[in-house]
Amino acid sequence: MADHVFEAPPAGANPDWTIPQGWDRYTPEEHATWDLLFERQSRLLPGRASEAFLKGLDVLRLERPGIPDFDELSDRLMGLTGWRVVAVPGLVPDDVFFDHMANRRFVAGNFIRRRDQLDYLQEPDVFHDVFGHVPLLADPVFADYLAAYGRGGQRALGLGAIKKLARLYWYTVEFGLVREAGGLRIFGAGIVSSAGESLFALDDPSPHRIRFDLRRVLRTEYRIDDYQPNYFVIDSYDELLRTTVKTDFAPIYAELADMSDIAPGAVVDGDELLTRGTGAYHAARQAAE
Ligand code: HBI
Ligand code: FE
Repeated sequence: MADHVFEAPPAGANPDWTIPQGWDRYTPEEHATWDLLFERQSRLLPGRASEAFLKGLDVLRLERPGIPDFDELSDRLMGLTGWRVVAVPGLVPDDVFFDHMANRRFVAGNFIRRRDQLDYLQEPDVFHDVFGHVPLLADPVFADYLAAYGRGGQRALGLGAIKKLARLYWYTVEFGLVREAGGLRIFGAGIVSSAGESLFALDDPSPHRIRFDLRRVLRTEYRIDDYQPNYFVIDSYDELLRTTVKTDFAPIYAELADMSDIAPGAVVDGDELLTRGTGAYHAARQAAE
């Protein structure tokens, strides 16, 4: 696994795993890595990313050069939706993750990937977390959804249902698509922070694009090591918020407990397919292995 996964808060971290961002310790090369990634994505995303994402980049002034200072970013974000960005050394335990989220604190890695990891790294660095996730936190509806997700995560911990709930996060917050402006747009941070997947998710004939359905998503496994074999499409952030706030998940977890999981890339009865994928990308990767 990644070299930023810790069993206990590392030396210097607070009990809630937060650490000082250490903004003045970033080197010019690290700022230049951010600028390189930012420039590449901001060329790709107009017309491809959700309007709310592009608006968030603008209102949070993320187009300014260099790695953002979390305190400045949080001041602006607080005024908009009550969210803050707090620095952590890497992946934090689920209960810590959900507690911060339920209290509108977005945990962001303070390290940035190396030049030889530009196209992919398994752990959330500052570009994935801040460029990928933070712009949508400026949208009031999405901001409420994520806080509701945090509360849902705390409940799911009690019900031993984290594995299922993590799928909702994965297929929306990380890899979600939204119907917008007469087409499909990206809102998932994992896509929007990746040059290759920003193209693959919308243009490639290989993945399925399936209409979002809560039960279907909670049953569907996902891959963490490559592009997604399927994406789920919502109609609006309102739909996500309503689904998460008005639904009592406990009976759904019970209902799904004796139903099988669905493999990534599978199509099942009841799926409303916006596009049925060819699966060619993953078939070729399989053949190459
Ligand atoms: N920790 N820093 C960090 N960032 C994440 O995105 C994250 C995490 N811990 C757990 C986690 N994500 C997911 O497993 C949640 O779905 C629980
Ligand atoms: Fe993420």
